[in-house]
Amino acid sequence: MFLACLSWFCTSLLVFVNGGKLPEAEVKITVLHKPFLCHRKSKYGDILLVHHEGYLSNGTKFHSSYTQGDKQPVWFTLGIKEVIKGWDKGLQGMCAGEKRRLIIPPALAYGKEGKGKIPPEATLTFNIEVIEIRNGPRSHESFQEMDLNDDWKLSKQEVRRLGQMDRRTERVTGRQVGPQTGRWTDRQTDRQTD
Ligand SMILES: *[C@@H]1O[C@H](CO)[C@@H](O)[C@H](O)[C@H]1NC(C)=O
Ligand SMILES: [Ca+2]
Repeated sequence: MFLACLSWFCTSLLVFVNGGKLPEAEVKITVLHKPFLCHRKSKYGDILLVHHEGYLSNGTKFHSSYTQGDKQPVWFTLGIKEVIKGWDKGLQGMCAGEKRRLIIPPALAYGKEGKGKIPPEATLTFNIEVIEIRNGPRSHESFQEMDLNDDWKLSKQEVRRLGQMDRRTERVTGRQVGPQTGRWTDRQTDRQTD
């Protein structure tokens, strides 16, 4: 709450100083834990396994992978809009075992409309723990080639058709992750149509 108010205050101040020009939306990143050993850092195109919990600015927890659903961490591909923009921006350069807190403005989360439990124009706070980092499709181009219907997701059929991917990606496309751009609340439906 305090942080939310503070950032609101700073934004107002900036608007005042700039004469009304809004600053570009940014993710505020706090490193909560950094492991002693770090073999590689997450980058665009990597597949990340994460645990996460999300809070509204009034302190309400709207999701936790630790306690909800199957209580398993989730896989997603970084930097391809599979998740909200705030995650794509805020989870770069992380080590396996690292924990971060991300404070994400609505423009990089669910915007004017909100989604499910998330009201319109909500600034969200996530605590995210990276469990594992793996190589994704080798390049942006190969991903685009495989994504035949351009929806930024690889379906099992797309993966099978090109036959280039290993099991890791199959795993990624075979389940649903946390705050997906459009489909968070439709997990069951997604699973059936996948
Ligand atoms: C926090 O905000 C959400 C969404 O606006 C609302 O549903 C919830 O009741 C609020 N919780 C508290 C403790 O104010
Ligand atoms: Ca596709």
